Amino acid sequence: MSSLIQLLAPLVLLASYVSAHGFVHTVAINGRTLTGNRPFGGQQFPSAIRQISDASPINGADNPSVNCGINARNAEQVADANPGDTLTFDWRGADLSNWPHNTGPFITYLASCGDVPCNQFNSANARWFKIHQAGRKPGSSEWFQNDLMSGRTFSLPLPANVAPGNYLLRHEIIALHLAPQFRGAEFYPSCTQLRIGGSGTGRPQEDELVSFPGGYADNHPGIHVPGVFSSNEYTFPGPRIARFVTEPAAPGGNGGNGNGNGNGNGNGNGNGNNGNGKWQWKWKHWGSIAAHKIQGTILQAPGQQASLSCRCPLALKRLDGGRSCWRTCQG
Ligand SMILES: [Cu+2]
Repeated sequence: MSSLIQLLAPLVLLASYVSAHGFVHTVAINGRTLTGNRPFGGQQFPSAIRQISDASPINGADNPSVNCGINARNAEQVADANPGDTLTFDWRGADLSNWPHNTGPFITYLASCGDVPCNQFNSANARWFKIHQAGRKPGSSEWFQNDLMSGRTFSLPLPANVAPGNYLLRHEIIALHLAPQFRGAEFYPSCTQLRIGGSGTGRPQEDELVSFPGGYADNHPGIHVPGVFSSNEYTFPGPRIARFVTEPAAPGGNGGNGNGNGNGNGNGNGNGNNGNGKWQWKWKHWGSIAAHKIQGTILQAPGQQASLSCRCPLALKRLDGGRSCWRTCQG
């Protein structure tokens, strides 16, 4: 009997270890699905998602694994994408069960791989800029992360005006269920190798770039969060979202830019188009992702208010059920 227990004990430990925590199983780019290799997996197939060796949490903002995950290795493939494409992440437990946690943000970065395709790029040298962050659902204490526990995915747009080139995409969950303890936050980063096409002009500024590790500190209020279960306030860690993603360019310039609608819910995507003296806003807006996803284009003279009523000036129909979404377009 005791020998049986001795035999079983490690198996039980192993089972809970394997099913806990997780990784990005697939990334879809406008619905085209890239599948990643599982951690621990024996068999390997070509992918654009860097494989990690272990789906366990990473603790400590100074841990080298916060870069692209534990022992992340360069993937073989590079996936094509275009500005404004929708990226959809399917997070799973290591055994492909549903993602097990519900507390903490999704934060997403890009880093230029320069002239080399990203399958040859050492991510330790990456200088990352933030393109997106999402915490709790508007007016709710529920985090978007909670959707994953029922098998749903998380989507965000690539910036509408990002300049073409080789980019590493770093998408992470910071799981905060243990974040009331110092260094209790769990980092789950995942890196995907992209080649972005198009003719965008948006690039980050120097003060928007960070390294990982380096971009976060364990004492940041978004990482050590004593009140995570008692307050809905949340301060995202890391740099600001790159200005070219959040601030529209002036008309007359060459290509415009995005308008992120602040609170983690609206994923605005603006695009100034100046040929005819009007703004062209291409916009997307996700509410609770699955329930509510709209997309459209607004043509509007500079200086006009698009946000108050969020009415589309042309014959476009609104599909978002009355949520106000845009601010003044600067002329
Ligand atoms: Cu976990």
